[in-house]
Parts: sequence; C-alpha cells; structure tokens
Amino acid sequence: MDNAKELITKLQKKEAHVAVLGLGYVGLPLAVVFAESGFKVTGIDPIQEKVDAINQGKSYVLDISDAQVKKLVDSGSLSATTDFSALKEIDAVSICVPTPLRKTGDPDLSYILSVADSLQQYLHPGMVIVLESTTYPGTTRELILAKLCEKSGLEVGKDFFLAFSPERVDPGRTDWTTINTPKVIGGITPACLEVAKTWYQQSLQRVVPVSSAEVAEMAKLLENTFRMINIGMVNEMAIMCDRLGVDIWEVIEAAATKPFGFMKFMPGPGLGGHCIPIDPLYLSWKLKTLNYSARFIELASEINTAMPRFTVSKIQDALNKHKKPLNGASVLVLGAAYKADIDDLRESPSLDIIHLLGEKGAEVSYHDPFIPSLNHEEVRMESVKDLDAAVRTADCVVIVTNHSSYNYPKILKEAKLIVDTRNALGTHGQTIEKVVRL
Ligand code: SAJ
Repeated sequence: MDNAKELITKLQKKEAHVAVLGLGYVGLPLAVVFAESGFKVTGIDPIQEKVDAINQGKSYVLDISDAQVKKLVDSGSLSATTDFSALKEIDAVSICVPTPLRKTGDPDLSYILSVADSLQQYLHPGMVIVLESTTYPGTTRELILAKLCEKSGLEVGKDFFLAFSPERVDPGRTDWTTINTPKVIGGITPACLEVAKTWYQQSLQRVVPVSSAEVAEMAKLLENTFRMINIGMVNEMAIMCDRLGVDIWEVIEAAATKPFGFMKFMPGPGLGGHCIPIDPLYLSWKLKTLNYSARFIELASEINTAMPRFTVSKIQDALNKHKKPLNGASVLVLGAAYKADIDDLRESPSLDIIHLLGEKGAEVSYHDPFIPSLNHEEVRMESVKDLDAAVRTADCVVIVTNHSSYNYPKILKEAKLIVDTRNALGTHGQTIEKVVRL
C-alpha cells in the first residue's frame, strides 16, 4: 500500500500519532480538539512553563478549561514536551507558531523557519504536515517544502504530505470555536490535500478543500485584509465627518438600516490585535517583491495608524474648549486592551495614545479591569485602584476600549469631560456639552 493510502487508513482509524507545534491561543485549542476526537496528541512548545502547565492539567488559554486539559492528560490522550525529537514517532503535524512583523514592517518568519528546521531532522515517509500560521501566499511551497526536501531525499505527495490550513481562532468567542468554524485547506499536491483533508475531517465539523496551498494562504489574507480596509475606510469617514461637523456614529446607524449591500464597521482610536493590522502587511510585502504596490492595504494601514494621533487631537481640542491646556491636564484612559472584554495588549492603540499624551505633558493614568499593569516600551503604569475617584477627578476621561464592565451612565454623570472613541456612552445624535465623540 502506498504512503498516502496507509496514512489515510491510520488517520481514519485514529491510530495516527498527532503533534501540534506551538501551543498558543491557536495550537492548544487545536491539540485539545484532536485529542477529544480520539487521536493521541503530543504538544510541542519551546516554553517550559506552557509544557508544564499542560502536563499538570492546566490551561493558560481563554477558550480551554483546566478540566478539559486535565481529562485528556489523565487519559493519556494529550501530553506536552519541549523536545522536538518527539517528532520521530509522529505521523501528523500541525504548525501553529507566531508570524509577527519585524520592527521594519517586514514579515518575521523566524518561527516558521525554526520549526521547519526541526521538522526536517525528523521527517519520515508517511508523515503529513499542515501549516496553520497566517503568512503570505507561497510560504508553504517556497519555504517549508524547500526545507523539508533539502536533505531528506523524500518526495512530497508521495513520501510525505504538506498542506496549508489558515487558523480562524477568535479568542473569547463561544459561538464559533476551533471545532465548528469551517476550515479551509489546500495541499501542495492532490495527494497532499487528500491526506490532510482526511486528517482534519476526523476532528473538525467542516473542512473546505481548495485546489492549492496558495489559495488557502490567500483566502486567510483576503478575510483579514477585508476587515482592515473596511475599518480604515470607516476611520477615514470619521475624520471626514469631523471636518463636516456631522456625527459619524449617527451616520453609521442610519446607513446600517439598509438591509442589503452594507456591512457595519465602527471607527475607533486605532487598529489593534495580532491579526488585522499585521496579516495584510504580509500580503503587501509579498506583492512588493513582485513589483506591485498594494495601495488599498498601504492606505488603510496609514489611516488606521494615524487614529491614535487623531484621538489625541480630539482630547486636546476638548480640553481647549474648557480653557485647559493638554499640558498638565489629568487624563484618565479607560481601557488598555486592543478590543473590549479581552486582556490582549498586542498593537493596542491605547499604548500609542498613552505615549502621545505623555509626550504632550498630560498627567496620564489608565484603568483596565483585565490588565492590572502596563510594562510596554516607554509605558510603565499600574491600573488605577479607585476608578470612581479617578473618573470624578480627571480633567478628561477618554474611553479607548469599551469593556462591558464599565458603568457608562455613572461615568457620563460623574466625569467632568469625556472623549468617547467607541460611542460606548451611546450618546450619538445628542449634543452633550461634556461629551466629545470621534
Ligand atoms: N475594530 C474597529 N472597528 C471595527 C472592528 C474592529 O476599530 O468595526 C478594531 C478593534 O477595536 C481592534 C481591531 O480593530 O482594535 C481588530 O478587531 P477585530 O474585531 O478584528 O478583532 P481581532 O483582531 O481579534 O480579529 C479576529 C480575527 N480572527 C482571526 O484572524 C482568526 C478576525 O478575522 C475576526 O473577524 C475578528 O476576530 C472577529 O470577528 O472578532
């Protein structure tokens, strides 16, 4: 029997030994889903604390409970290690490592290259590898495949099988999770797709095969570029409405009554997170190497990046109206996380706003129920302990992240002046002297 047929049979019988490389907010839920569906799973991560937590039956990821991990570890379905030599015994590998940007704005593929080097040492006939990390079209073929074929003498599609399947994890979401979110998957060869698709179909509710790894890589970038550009467009609308003296929030609510052909996006203080601001730049970078400028992406990125500074100008103008210079004013920033009701600071516009306010001489404090302290580049602060007192005493309260735990009617009543970058107070369409909206 050829390698593909043999591996497919092992996968269908759940006799294949699975590994997940990278046990973060994508890898750990995926490892749990594979294990809960009956595979023996080995999680591999270089961070000893993560490995220890899992082996002790503990979760460090929002979407997975300790009980889920403990049950799988106790039954022997799930274990973790920092030792990549475990790959010797492995039949199926999912790669879920970070793909950040360098300071220069170029893709940082160091994590992918590092795991590809490790994989290369342990690659054997009858192995399937699926890359999940978001990256530019061509990475699976040009980088991973090249590395795996370099010294192994093994043939892709015959001896081993390689595919790409973009992660679609939205931490904290409970309606769409790893197991029920449709999963796009594309192979380097038709046999690669057949094997990889069969594997994922054993554990995930809906697998969507496409004709190549590049189609799967590009689908993910379209998803997130669509979002980034639409947010950039509505942010520019907010800037235009500011010039026109028109309430952008009321405009959006009115436009959103259109039952077709419109999708609501909201302006904000900037674009945070580790996906939306970053993934599209992988695409524009790749196109630059092909002498093409992805103008929509560049423009949207420019507008989104300018929103923290636009927000600070609104704060300055609001204080100015109350004859208070920003320099020396006490400004309380509500919310540090990049979006409501999570504890993730990555690329958070709050950090830029706090930094800019400090540069202009404001006495800045912040509060965030999910983030007790900030220790980020030049920003080192503790979340204020007495929120009510801070709201009452600040010269200006800025709502940057609209966590649902805030008591907005109380803030509206007690604050002297509020800049609301999220329309969290819901006062759109109303003129309230002490409320300024984006
Ligand atoms: N944002 C706006 N206006 C909007 C929507 C978002 O300013 O109308 C801002 C947010 O405040 C945040 C940033 O954009 O700073 C990103 O927000 P997001 O809602 O896109 O949240 P993310 O970054 O967690 O995006 C994830 C993505 N999921 C994956 O990449 C797998 C994205 O594709 C999802 O669409 C999104 O979650 C979601 O829908 O929640």
